[in-house]
Amino acid sequence: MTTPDPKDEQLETYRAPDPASGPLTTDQAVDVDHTDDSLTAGDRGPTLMEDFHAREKITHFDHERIPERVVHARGSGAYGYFEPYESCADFTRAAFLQEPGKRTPVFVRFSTVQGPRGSADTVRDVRGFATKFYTEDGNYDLVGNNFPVFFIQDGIKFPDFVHAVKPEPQNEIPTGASAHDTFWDFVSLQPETLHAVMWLMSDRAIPRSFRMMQGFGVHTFRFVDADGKGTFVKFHWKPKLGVHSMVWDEAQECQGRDPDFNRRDLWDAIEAGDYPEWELGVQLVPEEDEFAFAFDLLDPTKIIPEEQVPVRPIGRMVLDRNPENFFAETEQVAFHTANIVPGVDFTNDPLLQARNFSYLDTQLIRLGGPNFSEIPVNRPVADVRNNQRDGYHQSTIHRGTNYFPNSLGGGCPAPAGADSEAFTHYAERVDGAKIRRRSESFKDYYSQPALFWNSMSDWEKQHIVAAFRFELGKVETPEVRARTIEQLAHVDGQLAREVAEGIGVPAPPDGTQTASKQSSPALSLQSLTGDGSIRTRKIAVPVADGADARQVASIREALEPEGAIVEVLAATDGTVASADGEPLEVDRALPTVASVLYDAVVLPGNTADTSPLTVDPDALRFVRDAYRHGKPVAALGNGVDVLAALEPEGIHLSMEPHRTVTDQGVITDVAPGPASAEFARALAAAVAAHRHWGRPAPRC
Ligand code: HDE
Repeated sequence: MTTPDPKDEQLETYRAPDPASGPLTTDQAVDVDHTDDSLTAGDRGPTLMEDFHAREKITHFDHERIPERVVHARGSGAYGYFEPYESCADFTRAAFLQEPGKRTPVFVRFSTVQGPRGSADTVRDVRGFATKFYTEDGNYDLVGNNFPVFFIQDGIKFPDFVHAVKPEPQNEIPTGASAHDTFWDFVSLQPETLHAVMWLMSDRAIPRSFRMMQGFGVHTFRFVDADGKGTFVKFHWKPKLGVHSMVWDEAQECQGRDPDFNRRDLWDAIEAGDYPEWELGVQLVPEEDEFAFAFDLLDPTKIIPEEQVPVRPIGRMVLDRNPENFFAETEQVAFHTANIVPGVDFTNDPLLQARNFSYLDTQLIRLGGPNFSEIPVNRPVADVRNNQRDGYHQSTIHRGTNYFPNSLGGGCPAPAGADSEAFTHYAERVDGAKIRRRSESFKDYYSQPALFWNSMSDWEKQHIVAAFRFELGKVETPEVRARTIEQLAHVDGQLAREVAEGIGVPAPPDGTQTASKQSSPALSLQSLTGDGSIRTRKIAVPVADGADARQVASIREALEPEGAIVEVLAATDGTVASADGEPLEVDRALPTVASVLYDAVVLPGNTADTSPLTVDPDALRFVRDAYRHGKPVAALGNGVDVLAALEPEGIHLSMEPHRTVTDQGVITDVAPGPASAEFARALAAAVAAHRHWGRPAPRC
């Protein structure tokens, strides 16, 4: 028996009654007999004011919308739990990190940043990764991103940065994209952006799935132990399924084919019981080592390379429950960086300090007043006792006195006092004149963008160059293009030259580069393959009449026990006639799907002399796209005909008569029987590897 989830139990008291438990009612619980026609004076007469039901229904509808978040407007959330692997008492007294296996409920919201609520999921953008831990000591919010660094160093620049990246003010273009003049103008003038920009131009900005994405706290925070001793900490979420991305062409097509791709993926996985899981890791830095680094720990544009300070896994988070109502939960959840619990504290990172002001402030308007912490998704599971009263949407019936000190209420609620377990601010000594000046220790803008670039594999570098060319190619102002190249030249000469060449800007002279040649292998996607499983990977099996049903069955038998999802596709829904005459069930009609919605494609054989799919434009396009996007492409029997049909377009095909051949994620076995064990193994390995970049580029 699983232990009850205290958050779920609390939510139960807020759930609406079962809609089937009685008839339709007004807001006042009066039964309604009829809701299709207004109350009118006669058959064709005017509507009467007396129609309280129509008035209430329409008035409520008129006010259904609230302002969307100024950034991170589009998001998807889920509930779950966190449990530590071990006691973390050595470095923090946070109650939820003391006991191995002790579950704390969580709500997580993933988001894009630039686009509005209705924008597409697979845009090139940072992803938000915000976690609310409902701990016994109150709510702790870790409001992070899927990049470990931010674009600016001081929160006072946030409005400038967001104005620059958001759609341009005159025409509200572009939606969900940073590829426009104002963003790159800002970047070219503000070199502190460059490190985050490198991440933005990398495949990290187009994740395959929220479930396959890292999360980072970004700032250096502080843990505080029971003796009041502080330790600097950086937080990392590492997905069990590994970190996997799309390619840009695929991401763009996906924006049209399924704008809800990431949202649907998260929802479907949780509904299917494939609960996504992340490991929480920490990089711990003793306070004595505050100045032991080449950069300032307070600078949010810097990482601590994992080779320098390893990431220590301290627990795991599992998301196992979808919200029941998007608006009530995912839209109304209110994160706030200043929601912290005893055992965790801030540092003087100037970006974090501004966030601690901004998040509370933004919810006041967005959620309509000061009582948003009473909205069910935001309520702590621990008791709230204070003298905050009244205001819009107050839903608690407070009792007793409402001030402190009081004698009439027995002095309650009274502060816990200095010797208690209550939160006390870390007693950091602060000393200095009031100044408005960036610290000198923040002024190295190029070393870490270079570190990132140097750490990339060849194919990651190629994707980064292509992304810069795409983005800057959309910039209309030549001076902005040129200035950005000048900045890139400080990061890496090769990068700057290759980008310049693609956008018609003169290549910078050799020797401009000032940054270092250091690298951190932990930054490359190549090192982040996760548990190597193929769980939840979607495999397409296109068929036509005459398909070899034994081969289709053998593909299912090989992949489904490993957790992959196999879908049979054909020109129409329903069934196709298989080779043995039996109907073969079709999961989806080819015209309604696309290769970008799958992780791999497997082509079974057919009784026809040549596979009929060789003349099916949807099937050919499907296979061509899968190949171009580096996905595993496999064929059995005369399924190889489809690959052969695409050879003139540069699709590379190796095959031999009597055995399985694997070549850069293209797997063939021309034998007529069911898939061999060798074929099944090769296919699973190719899917687990995600993408295959060593292929010769096709000419299509
Ligand atoms: Fe945010 N950010 N932010 N941010 N942020 C918001 O809060 C802000 C920053 C992040 O799913 C807003 O409730 C300032 C860094 C996430 O609901 C707003 C600064 C990081 C989310 C706000 C930053 C983030 C937000 C908009 C610079 C990664 C979505 C609506 C000082 C560590 C949370 C809202 C959700 C949302 C302000 C910088 C992550 C306006 C002023 C750095 C994941 O308050």
